[in-house]
Amino acid sequence: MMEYSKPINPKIDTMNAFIKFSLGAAALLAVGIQACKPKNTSSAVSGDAAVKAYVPPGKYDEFYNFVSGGFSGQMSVYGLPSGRLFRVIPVFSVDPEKGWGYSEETKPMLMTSHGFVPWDDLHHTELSQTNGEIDGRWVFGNANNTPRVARIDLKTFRTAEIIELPNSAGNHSSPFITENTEYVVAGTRFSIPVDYSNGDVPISTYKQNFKGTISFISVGKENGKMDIAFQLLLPGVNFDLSHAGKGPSHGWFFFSCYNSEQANTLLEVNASQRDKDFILAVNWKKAEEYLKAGKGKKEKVRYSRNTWDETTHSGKHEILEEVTVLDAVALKDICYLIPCPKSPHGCDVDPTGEYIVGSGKLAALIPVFSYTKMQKAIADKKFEGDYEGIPVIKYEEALYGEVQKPGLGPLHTEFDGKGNAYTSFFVSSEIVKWNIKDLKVLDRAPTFYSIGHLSIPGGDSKKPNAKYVVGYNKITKDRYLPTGPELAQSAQIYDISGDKMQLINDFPTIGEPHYAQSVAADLISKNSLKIFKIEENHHPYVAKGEKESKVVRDGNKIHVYITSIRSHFSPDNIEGVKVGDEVYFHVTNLEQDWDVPHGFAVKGANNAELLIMPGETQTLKWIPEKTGIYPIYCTDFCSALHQEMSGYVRVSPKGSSVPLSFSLGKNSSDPTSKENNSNAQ
Ligand code: RUQ
Ligand code: CUA
Repeated sequence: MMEYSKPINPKIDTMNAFIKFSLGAAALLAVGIQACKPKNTSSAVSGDAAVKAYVPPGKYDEFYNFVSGGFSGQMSVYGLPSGRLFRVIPVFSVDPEKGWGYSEETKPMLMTSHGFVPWDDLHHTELSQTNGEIDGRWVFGNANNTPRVARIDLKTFRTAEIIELPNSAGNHSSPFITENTEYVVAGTRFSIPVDYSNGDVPISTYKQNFKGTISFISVGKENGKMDIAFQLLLPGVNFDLSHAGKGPSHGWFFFSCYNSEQANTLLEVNASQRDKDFILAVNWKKAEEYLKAGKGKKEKVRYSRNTWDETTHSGKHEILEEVTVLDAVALKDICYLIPCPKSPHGCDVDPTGEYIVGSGKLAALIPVFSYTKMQKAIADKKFEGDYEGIPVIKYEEALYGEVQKPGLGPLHTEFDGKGNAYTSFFVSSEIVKWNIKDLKVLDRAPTFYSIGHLSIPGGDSKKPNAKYVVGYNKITKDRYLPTGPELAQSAQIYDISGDKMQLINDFPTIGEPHYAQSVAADLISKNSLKIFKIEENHHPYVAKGEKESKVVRDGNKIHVYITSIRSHFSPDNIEGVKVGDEVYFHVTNLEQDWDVPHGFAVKGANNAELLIMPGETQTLKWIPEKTGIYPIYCTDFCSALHQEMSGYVRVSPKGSSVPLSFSLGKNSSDPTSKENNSNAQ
């Protein structure tokens, strides 16, 4: 989130006014004299722009675009360059559309050490890498509120694991990864007293009692399983963003931090006092050595790890009680600070691994640091002193150079792999292209309005695929038809295959987009799962055919083993349920065809629907409170007779003697039919 307020009207922002004026003039010209194309329209949508973004019906996009859902807590998936929305992946927030957080199987996925947390704030997406290149296996997302990291499996586009972070608050500088996905990192946004200390202290004792931590989460090579390998204990500051070194700088990780003033009130003023905050350089290979040498301290904490099992179609929640902490002040040579002007935000490493770009939110220049110079400065001890026990490298000794007058309020930088960098400017609302070697500005394009992150496919990896840059804007204002006080945020796609950026498309986004990443479509689509095999379903309440469907009472719990296939449930008549019973509908979708989910809902349930994929079992819990007849029905239009895909549950008073029975295909209007316990086949 941005720390300063959004402009009341971007049109009166001076820079914007200038840009809009020139754009407006260009647009007028374009309309007025179509025949002779005016110059300088490269940033307006004109000429062949629409063709470049047009993906004809039935044709596929070139890229998948994974976009953070911000305060929606989810991740959305778009196509590039069309901007078509394919899917919203539920991650940290409940999603009634898919039953996420409502079905019994998915509830454990949203458990934390604070209990069930139904929402979060997802800021960054990061695709897994092998050898510094996107490998299409997983995409990670961070939770900024109740600090967590999620891993999404790109075979199924489902959240496969969520791990909570102890000793942390507001996980923002996350989930960035090392070049072989050895680690996903998470730095605390809010320093707080660590969980294993007494946290009941006056807020005014920030300087003495508040600590910052950075977590290194290891990722299982084959199964992706996440574990907190170690945490670094650091002075109390706010960690903001980060990126791993690569190539020669592999083994290092860089984090921007602000509030080195250690203010605990009115941060907008008090955390902007110093001319420079820092980029923290972490030698994680060194940290690994200390860890091996037993220098880590095991601390008692509580945090959750939730994992999804694809064979039981269920999540498992566990509480872990120990974490290994390395004191980054006491243990030398792990951490160094590099001064970085004006409340740094983005911290980006170029594809060669040599250049580290810091973006000061309030700065009017961009410092570019050199990994080689930084190493030399450390070897030669070119320090200006220390900050709370961490050596501070002299600014000039690590600096490669500064991009002068690039724009106002640089936030984030991505790379095209051809020696150029693209930086987003929030205050001046533009993307600026510059050359990394000579630090000269090459091109600028306005954004509508107030861009935050930007993203090039592979733009933070070793191998960018530099066809497009997408800007993610904080403010939409007049771009779309008004929808009351709340407007969607927007993304804008620019073609960057030529020297000049060309705006070709824009589309609204879900929640507030922060970071996003894209990957060539075939890398994902070739592995995409179509169905779950019914014979591999190990759910404890599965019914692998209608013959296995049944209703079983166990005290006041009723387990309904119910199946779905076009276009009926089995059973579809159930009697003998009593008020106050706990009814569990375990719905197995017997379909084995791609794209045939069934839904399931029951009248009056304090719950969402279930949406069950072919071969899967999901469970809806319902406690009926009144006698009567309750329809159940399929919620996802699945066949011409979808409306017929329904049934009835009879609820009798507590203590009633109506026996439990269930049936399919016995018409009760037939006077010869009586209550039965048989499963019609
Ligand atoms: S942020 S707009 Cu939460 Cu990544 Cu920079
Ligand atoms: Cu099944 Cu509609």
